[in-house]
Amino acid sequence: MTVRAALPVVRTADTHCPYCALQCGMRLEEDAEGKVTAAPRGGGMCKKGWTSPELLDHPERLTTPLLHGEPVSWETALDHVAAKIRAVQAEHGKDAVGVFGGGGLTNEKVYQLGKWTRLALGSKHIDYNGRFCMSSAAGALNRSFGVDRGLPFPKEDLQDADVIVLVGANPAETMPPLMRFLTGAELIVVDPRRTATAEQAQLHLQPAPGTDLALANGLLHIAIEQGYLDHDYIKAHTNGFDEVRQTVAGYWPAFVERITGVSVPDLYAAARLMAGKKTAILTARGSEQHAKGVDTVTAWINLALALGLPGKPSSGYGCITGQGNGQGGREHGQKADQLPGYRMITDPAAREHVAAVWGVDPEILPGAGVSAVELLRKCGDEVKMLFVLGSNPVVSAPRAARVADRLKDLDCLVSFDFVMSETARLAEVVLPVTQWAEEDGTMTNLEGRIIRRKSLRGAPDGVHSDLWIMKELAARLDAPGTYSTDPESIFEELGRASAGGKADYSGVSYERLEEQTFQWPVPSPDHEGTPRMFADFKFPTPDGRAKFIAVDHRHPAERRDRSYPLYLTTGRVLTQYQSGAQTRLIGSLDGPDSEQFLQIHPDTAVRHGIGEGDWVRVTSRRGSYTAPARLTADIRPDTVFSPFHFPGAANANAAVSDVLDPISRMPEFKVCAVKIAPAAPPLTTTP
Ligand SMILES: Nc1nc2c(c(=O)[nH]1)N[C@H]1C(S)=C(S)[C@@H](COP(=O)(O)OP(=O)(O)OC[C@H]3O[C@@H](n4cnc5c(=O)[nH]c(N)nc54)[C@H](O)[C@@H]3O)O[C@H]1N2
Ligand SMILES: Nc1nc2c(c(=O)[nH]1)N[C@H]1C(S)=C(S)[C@@H](COP(=O)(O)OP(=O)(O)OC[C@H]3O[C@@H](n4cnc5c(=O)[nH]c(N)nc54)[C@H](O)[C@@H]3O)O[C@H]1N2
Ligand code: SF4
Ligand SMILES: [Mo]
Repeated sequence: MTVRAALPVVRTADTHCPYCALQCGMRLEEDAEGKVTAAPRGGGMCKKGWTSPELLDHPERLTTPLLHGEPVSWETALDHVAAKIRAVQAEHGKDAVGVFGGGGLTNEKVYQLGKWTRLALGSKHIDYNGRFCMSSAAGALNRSFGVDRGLPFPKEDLQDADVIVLVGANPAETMPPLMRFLTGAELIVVDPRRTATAEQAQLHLQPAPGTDLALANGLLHIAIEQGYLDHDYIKAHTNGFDEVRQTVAGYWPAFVERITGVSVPDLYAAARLMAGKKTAILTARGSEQHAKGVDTVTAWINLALALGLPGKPSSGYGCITGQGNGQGGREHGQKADQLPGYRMITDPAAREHVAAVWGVDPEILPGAGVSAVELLRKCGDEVKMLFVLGSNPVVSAPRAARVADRLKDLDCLVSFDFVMSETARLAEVVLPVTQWAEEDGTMTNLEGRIIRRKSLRGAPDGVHSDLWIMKELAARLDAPGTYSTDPESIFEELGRASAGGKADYSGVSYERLEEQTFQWPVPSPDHEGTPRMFADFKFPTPDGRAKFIAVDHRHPAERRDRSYPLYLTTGRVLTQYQSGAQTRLIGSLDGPDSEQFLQIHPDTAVRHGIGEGDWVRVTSRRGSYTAPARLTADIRPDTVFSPFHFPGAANANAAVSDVLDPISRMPEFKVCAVKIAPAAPPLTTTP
């Protein structure tokens, strides 16, 4: 065997991983043959980070625009798209063209995309996949604390916590390098499955999916009964406790055990562990992706407030944001109802401020649009043309088959991507874009920390940036406003647009980011950022106090019954990312988890005549998918689990429900009723 001698390094860049919200620091090196490798800078990285450069020169990388699947020049593609926009809008009005964005896009892209939709398209219809992600936590944070920043403190603070409660979070698989900040504390993990994270916990509570709200109310009931409350804190820094006290009075431990399946002794043990200590309660998608996700997060915030935690060192409540720019992606105008800096599009003062920055009359700004799932539902009907960038909803949206049908009903679907995602496959026009290592920009990680993405090299031949496409199309539409391809000048404008808003970036510049990172708000150029929110127990609510909000348990939208006797819950595995559009192409991530599977309790499997590795059809009232069974006592007997990383016949989202939370419009990804039956293995075709 010959070992290839290391070639000289010709280029390096200090940047960050392209995937999740941890945004691990990454050093990229390119050798004389153009091969790029990644290594951590200081901290850790998971397998997805290490292998991320494989996509840069991947044979399936898109390098030419496609019109009806045929390669065309950029000129042809862009002229075609601009003509389509004009034709659709002339016939059906401005709002007939919509935009579906993503939480992995840089702040600069997100900001310009919101501006481009409102001004160049003149449409109200923009929303993004963050609706699928942390919108329930955002809704609850705004309601209780008056501001939505996922983690209100640096992740390092978690190292000094005594107790960390992980509610519906599996960071051992979804953010492995985060684990070292968590394991110094006693861990309580709340998850219907015994996950890699739960294995490291002192206490694992294993509730039925969709019952976390009852659990949190039950723990607060016990905290009151046992005298664990911080009455001085409640009195000085909050309001609304009396109503919450009355509500949770009904959540007797035995009643909560009946709803959740968590035993009364375990409930007492959890409450005792949390009381009187530096306790941090962190939620992620397991507790949030429900038709009552906002209320569920609220129940955990109520518990944190009653114990007097938010604002104290290494204590409080936080949401573990998921996507690379899941935090920044929700701040700069990509949400249907928001303008940059978390300003509401319906607020006249906000419209005036942003319109002045954009140099337009506030009158021309459209009003609020609709949330992601509702936008997809309108496709083919009120919305005739859709741009998708930074998301692959054909795989990742709930009730996926219907989503694909809606997209096929459009007059024109346009996809900006660097791989042929399942959504891009349905598009009339596919525009190939740059990847993270070919771009400059900023991302805002799960701590609200603004960091620099730095390019290693320029765009490959034939490829352009998302920013460039927006600019080119705006020119063809004679659009009002200015559009740039220079991330730094966009960031400077973003700073002005966000000034005075809750997520204020106005004090940050690329120059300052050379020296350090900043956690927002950063309201002036001499401001050092805000690592710890609420540190003085001041909350950005109208009266400066945090709000208790009484919330009651409701059952999942769909309950198990005789026809559909099991709960299906969904989530992630370590080696795949999201819809899998990127990671399914990366050969060195291949392994046991690169195919779909169904996690099922052995007792449940036996009752259905299913053995290890047997193919199973999982059917809900909406649709079905197939997967081989993995038998394990790590999951509740009433629940089965599959990841959502796989398309086609293996797509769990064919079965998942699109019922929405009334406030966040988050779909109920984490629980629906299904039945299972042995299935024939899928037919394999020979080449
Ligand atoms: N490897 C990998 N890492 C990722 C991603 C990825 O796709 N792959 N995606 C990134 C993104 S965008 C996100 S949002 C994060 C998500 O990060 P996590 O929230 O940690 O990931 P999930 O697997 O979706 O859900 C976490 C756990 O919730 C549990 N769960 C299911 N139903 C319930 C319930 O009703 N209650 C409770 N308490 N728990 C429940 C599941 O069993 C699962 O173990 O991960 C980020 N990191
Ligand atoms: N059943 C079930 N479904 C779920 C979830 C679940 O837990 N269960 N989780 C939900 C969650 S939390 C999330 S975040 C979503 C995620 O699911 P998606 O929204 O589908 O996200 P990705 O798979 O990351 O899709 C990103 C796409 O954009 C492309 N892309 C990446 N970066 C860029 C860029 O800078 N510009 C452009 N133009 N394209 C880019 C990628 O190649 C890929 O095709 O899935 C949701 N769906
Ligand atoms: S934990 Fe997240 S940011 Fe870090 S290397 Fe893995 S995917 Fe990338
Ligand atoms: Mo997410």
